[in-house]
Amino acid sequence: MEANKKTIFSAVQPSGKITLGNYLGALRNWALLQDEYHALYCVADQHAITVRQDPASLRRQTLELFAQLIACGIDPERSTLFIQSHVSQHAELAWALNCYTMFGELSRMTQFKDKSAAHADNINAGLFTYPVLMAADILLYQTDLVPVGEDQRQHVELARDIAQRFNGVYGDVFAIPEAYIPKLGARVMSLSEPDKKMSKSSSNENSYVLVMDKPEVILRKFKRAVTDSEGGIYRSPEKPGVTNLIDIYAAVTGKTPEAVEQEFSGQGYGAFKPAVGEAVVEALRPIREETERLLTDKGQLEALYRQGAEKAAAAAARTLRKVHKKVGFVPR
Ligand code: ATP
Ligand code: LTN
Repeated sequence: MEANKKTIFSAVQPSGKITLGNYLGALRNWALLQDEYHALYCVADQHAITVRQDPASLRRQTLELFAQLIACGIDPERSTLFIQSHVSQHAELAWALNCYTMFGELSRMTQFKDKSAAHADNINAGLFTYPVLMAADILLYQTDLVPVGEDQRQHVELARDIAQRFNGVYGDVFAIPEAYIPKLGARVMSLSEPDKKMSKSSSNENSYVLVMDKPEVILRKFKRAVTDSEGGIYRSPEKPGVTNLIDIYAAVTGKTPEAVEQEFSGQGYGAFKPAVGEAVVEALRPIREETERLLTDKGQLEALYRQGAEKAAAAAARTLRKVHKKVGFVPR
């Protein structure tokens, strides 16, 4: 590791299939950040079981997500890419940090409130202590910055509070992490209800585009995208559907939204919507094809996730050893 580089850490749950929103808002940026930073990225399978998962699906989605991260440009040589449950220090540090996290703090987490409302039949202790495991993920690697969407800010702030509390008692054990929310972190909206964010857990599959959707499916979803009856191709709060399509087209082509407005000025939705669809198809095609290729070679994937877990565990063990020593455990 180069000493002058800051460390970034982020993770995504294998709780479903990755959408265009996940890609433009998070994964694409992760690949861009790996040169400037010492980067670690993880498939958070332990977080995923806080809601019920079908075991076979979870296994498949974990491998697919791991392959997709590589296909999105994360280089397993330059970054440390691994599966959370393969690095046992995450669960071990989470236990210790549980004892430095207050019941009241966890009760205030909005994601816990939302998820316990959505899964009222399964409000398990893991759902409650989820942010402590996330704090362990972050703090194990002496992370400076955590690139996440706005929805995760509260969890990163809790990780920061836990780190400061622990350091306050025992001296400098943890780096103090900060959320890193990219200004251009496209907030991709739903294609059917453009005032809501595109979300992989939506029950309407026309509302999202998956990175693995076939070209004809992507084109069909964009043709059906909700717009308005006014007809102009420009951004406006009154035109959330068209604004979203302009932003998506800009994000995948690298053009500015203004240039996109000019390009389509005077044209109708009949020409615009398929053009956005085509651009998205071309942007996602290499990722889908590379993911498919990687998934045919399970041996290579296995070698990569093992190598990632080994690299991660070496760094994680140093922090965990320090923590165990500080709290008074007898050294092994
Ligand atoms: P769910 O639909 O189950 O809530 P999700 O699609 O919101 O899931 P997460 O796994 O919670 O996805 O988030 C992974 C990353 O993708 C996070 O950093 C999040 O901020 C980002 N992200 C999710 N949806 C969008 C979106 N519509 N636009 C931009 N970024 C997004
Ligand atoms: N909770 C996050 C996923 C996640 C994470 C992390 C993000 C688990 N551990 C550590 C950043 C750092 C989510 O649901 N998007």
